[in-house]
Amino acid sequence: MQYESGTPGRRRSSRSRGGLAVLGDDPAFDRPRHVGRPNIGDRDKLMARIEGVLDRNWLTNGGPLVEEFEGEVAAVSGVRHAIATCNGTLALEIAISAAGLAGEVITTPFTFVATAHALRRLGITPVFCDVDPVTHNIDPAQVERLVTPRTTGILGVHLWGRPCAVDELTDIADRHGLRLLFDASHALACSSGGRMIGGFGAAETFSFHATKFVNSFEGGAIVTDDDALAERARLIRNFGFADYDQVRALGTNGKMAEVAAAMGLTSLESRDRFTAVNHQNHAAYRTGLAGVQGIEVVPYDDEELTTRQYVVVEVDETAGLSRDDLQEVLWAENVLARRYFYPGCHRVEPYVTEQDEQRLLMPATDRLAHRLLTLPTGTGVDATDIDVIAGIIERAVELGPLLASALPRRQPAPTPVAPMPSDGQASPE
Ligand code: T4K
Repeated sequence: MQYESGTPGRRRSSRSRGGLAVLGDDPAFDRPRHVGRPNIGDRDKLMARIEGVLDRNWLTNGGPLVEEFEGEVAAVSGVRHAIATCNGTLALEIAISAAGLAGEVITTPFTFVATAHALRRLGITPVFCDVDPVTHNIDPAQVERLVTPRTTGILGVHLWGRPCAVDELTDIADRHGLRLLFDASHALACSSGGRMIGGFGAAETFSFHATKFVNSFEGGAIVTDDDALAERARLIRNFGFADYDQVRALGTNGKMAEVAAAMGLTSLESRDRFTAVNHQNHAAYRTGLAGVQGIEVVPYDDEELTTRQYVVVEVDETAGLSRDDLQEVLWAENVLARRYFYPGCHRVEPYVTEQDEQRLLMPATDRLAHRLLTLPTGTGVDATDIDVIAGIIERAVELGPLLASALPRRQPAPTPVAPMPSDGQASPE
C-alpha cells in the first residue's frame, strides 16, 4: 500500500486525451486516490482535546471523553446506551456475548469478514444466508429455512449504510424466539423507515475505523435500548469487572482510549460536512457515469437519511470488460478502487473448509462479489477527480473487449503505480 502526506497530489496534464495508463500513457493521478481516505475534522479542536487528555493524565479506563463520545453516539442513534469499544470487531464480539448468542447464528456472507469472524471466534457457527441482489443485504425470504434447533440469533448487516429489511427480520426473529442483532458499521447517522439505525433489534454495533465516515482512529460502539444488555456489555468490555476488584463475568479488554474518543468527538462534530461532501460526490459519479454502458452506480434511498460513505458501481456483462479488468485499469491510473466484499465470507477460511459445500451455495452473493467495485469518495477527492475517474471508466468501456484482451492477467490483486520504497505490498483482498 502506498502512503503519502495529506496533500491530494496533482492530476497529470501531459496525458493525452482519451489515453489510458494500462495502454502506456501516464497515470491520470500522480498520487493514489483511496477508497478509505480518512475524513479529518477540525485539527485545532482535536489537538486541544488531546492536550486535555495529557493535562488530566487520564488516558483510558472510563475517562471523560469516552463518556462524552458515548453520549453523542447514543444521541445520534436515538438510543439510551452507547458502549464505546476499541474497534468495531470487539463491539460485535461483545454485543454477541452480551446478547447470549451461541450455537448457530444466521448472517450474511456479503460483508467485511469481521462480521463472520466475530461469531466464529466466540465458538458460534455463522450460517450464511444469501443476499437480495437489489439491496445487497440478507434476504429475509431465505432466512427461515435456515433456522434449526441450534439457531439462537440473526445478525444482519446494513451494507453500504443501506438498511436491512428490518421489519421482516424482526418478525422472523420474534416468531422463532431468536435474538436479532445488526452490524451497523456502515450505518451511523442513517435511517430505516424514518427511524435512526441503532435502535433496531436487541443491539446494533458501529465501527469508527479510520476509513469510516466518522472515525476515532480505531473504535467502535454497541448501541441499545436494552438496559440489561448494556450492563452486560459494559462488564464484558472491562474484563468482567463490576467494581474496583469484583469480577462478575467472563470479559475481555474492549475499552476505547481517550485519544480515540478525542478523535471520535471531533469527527462527529464534522459529520454534516462529511455527509454533504459524500452526497455531492455520489451525485457527481452518477452524473459522470450516466449513460456509460453496463455501469450502474448503486443508488441510495432519497427518502432515508444516508451518509453515502461508499460509492459502489455494478459492472454488468454489457460493459464489455469485467469488474476485475476495470479495477486494473483504474489502479494503473492510481485510482485504488476496491472489490468490497469479494469473494464473500462463505469463500474464505475457515468457513470454506469447515462448512458443507451445499450450505455455501450463495449465487446472489457470488454474482455481486464479481460485479461490484467501490470507488474513492469522502473529503479526499473533489469534483474534478471524480470527473477524471468517470472519464477513465467511460474510456475503458468504450474500448471494452479490445482493452480486456490487451490487459496482462493479474494475480493476485494489483499494486498501485510507483510504490513507496517503505512498503510495496498490495493490500490483501
Ligand atoms: N463490519 C463491517 C461491515 C465492516 O465493514 C467492518 C470494517 C467491521 C465490521 C469491523 O470494524 P473494525 O474492527 O475495522 O472497526 C477496511 C477497514 O480496515 C475496515 O474497518 C472496514 N470495515 C473495511 C470495509 O475496510 P481494508 O482491508 O480495506 O483496509 P485498508 O488498510 O486496505 O484501507 C482501505 C483504504 O483506505 C486504502 O486504500 C488505504 C486507505 N487508508 C487506510 C487507512 C487505515 C488511508 O488512506 N489512511 C488510513 O489511515 O479494511
